[in-house]
Amino acid sequence: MRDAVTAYIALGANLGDAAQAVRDAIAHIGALPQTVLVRQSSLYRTAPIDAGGPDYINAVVEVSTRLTAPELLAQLQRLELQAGRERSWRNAPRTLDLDLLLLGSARIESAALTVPHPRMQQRAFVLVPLSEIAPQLVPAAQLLAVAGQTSTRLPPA
Ligand code: PH2
Ligand code: MG
Ligand code: MG
Repeated sequence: MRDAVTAYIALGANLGDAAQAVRDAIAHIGALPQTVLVRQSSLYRTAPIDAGGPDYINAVVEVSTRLTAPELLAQLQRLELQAGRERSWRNAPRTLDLDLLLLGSARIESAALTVPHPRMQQRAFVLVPLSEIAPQLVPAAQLLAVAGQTSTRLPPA
């Protein structure tokens, strides 16, 4: 059997009850086959970056999974669809966005998927929750560079 690898997944939503959508998605990720939820960040309210619409709710989770990258991507896309995701235009407001940030030490550049996520370093809405659960992955200088992007940690539900 494949070894389990550690993966980090970013969650975002800014339509409907976004906080509930993110909480539900965390539970669904934890129930994926061959996958264990290891850590979850707090939820954060963040201003949209390169996008319009309402504020986002964002979070990051760490999982341990035996799924391959294409299998995990397919599962995440299934959860997005299940949450009512429509793909109308780039960075359109969405009921749920699940982005694979890191999958072990994999470097992937396919038409469907780029890992590590190419824009994660520029985004406080990814780096701040990631640093909460995996501080070793986020150098202080990187956090400082995105400190101008506001994010507010929400209290636990
Ligand atoms: N996602 C985007 C574009 N902009 N801004 C915030 N604050 N949070 C997001 O999740 C987000 C965004 C594209 O996926
Ligand atoms: Mg995204
Ligand atoms: Mg996405």
